[in-house]
Amino acid sequence: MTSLTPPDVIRCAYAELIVTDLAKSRAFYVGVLGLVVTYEDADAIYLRAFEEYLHHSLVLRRGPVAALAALAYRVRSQAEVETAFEYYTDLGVRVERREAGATRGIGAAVRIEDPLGFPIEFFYEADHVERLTQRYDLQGAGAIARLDHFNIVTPDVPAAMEYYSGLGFKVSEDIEDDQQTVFAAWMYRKATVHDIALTGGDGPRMHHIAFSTHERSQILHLCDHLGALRESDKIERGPGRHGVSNAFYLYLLDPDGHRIEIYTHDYYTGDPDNPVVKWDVHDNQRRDWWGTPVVPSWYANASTVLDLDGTPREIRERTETKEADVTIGADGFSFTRKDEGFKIGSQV
Ligand code: 4SX
Ligand code: FE2
Repeated sequence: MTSLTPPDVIRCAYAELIVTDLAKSRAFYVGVLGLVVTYEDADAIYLRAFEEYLHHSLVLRRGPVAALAALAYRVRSQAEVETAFEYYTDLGVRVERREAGATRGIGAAVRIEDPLGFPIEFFYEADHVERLTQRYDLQGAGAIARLDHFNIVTPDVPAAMEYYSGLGFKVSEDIEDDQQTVFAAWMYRKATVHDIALTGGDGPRMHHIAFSTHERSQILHLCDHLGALRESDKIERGPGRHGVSNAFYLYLLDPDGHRIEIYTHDYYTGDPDNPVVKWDVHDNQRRDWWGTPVVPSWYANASTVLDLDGTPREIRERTETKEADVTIGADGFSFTRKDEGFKIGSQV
């Protein structure tokens, strides 16, 4: 704990992923998703979506093992980068300064290993590039507008919620059981459902990074596009409508197995009294509003996370019940109507 003021985070801003084959990754992120290349060389590709005017919202860096290298939050001013340095120094975690350009396009920043075990950057200054909002001549039918959120896997969700609350994030929704076990939580700084989702499980691991489109049709086009390429096996879950967040969604797996969500139609959360939505873990519509079952891989798999030296972090096991264990499989229990509980996968 620290009594210092936390940095004023505006929003989730970019992720840096380690990928093993840049050409394959380029075919997926540029060829299929249509992300815009701001800069590329033999070691990295810097990508942005059509509405974004900062240098990048995704960095793909070539490396030996697929992993998450950093999640970056933008803070309100360059002075707030200094606030982050002081806050995390006082918190007692590892803190490193990054000089301007240490990441191409990004000004002087601070990277930390947060108490949950994630490599996190705070930055403000960044190169501006052309915002392609109205370049409809360049946008394909599946055009992606902007980065929306990060989703991380962490064993102790209430502890993670407390840490992120200390950073000034608010809860929009969560999934609990009737004994107050928390399975997942969604927290935000910008006025949407989330900048970060906390998924209960063995961690630290990265569950997914999500980009938003303006319309559902753009998500459906991405499915058609993958089918036409005979790459439908890159579709892991969806398309569908989430219960939590109400967003329309699709989860894709990139060539290294990093999970990317395409997301649209969540709601405004910017008023100070925005109501918190609590879901029962047994509610069969919580993760898919149409009741479509969640595939087991979605609960099981997530990306390796690196420390600031680039070494994979050790994984700590979740000791509390896992959501998949209480909702799917032979003992799984869930309901569509609260007063008519039934077991999925058994005759009981
Ligand atoms: O599966 S959930 O409906 O709980 C869900 C997952 C809601 C919003 C998200 O962004 C997500 O990844
Ligand atoms: Fe998500």
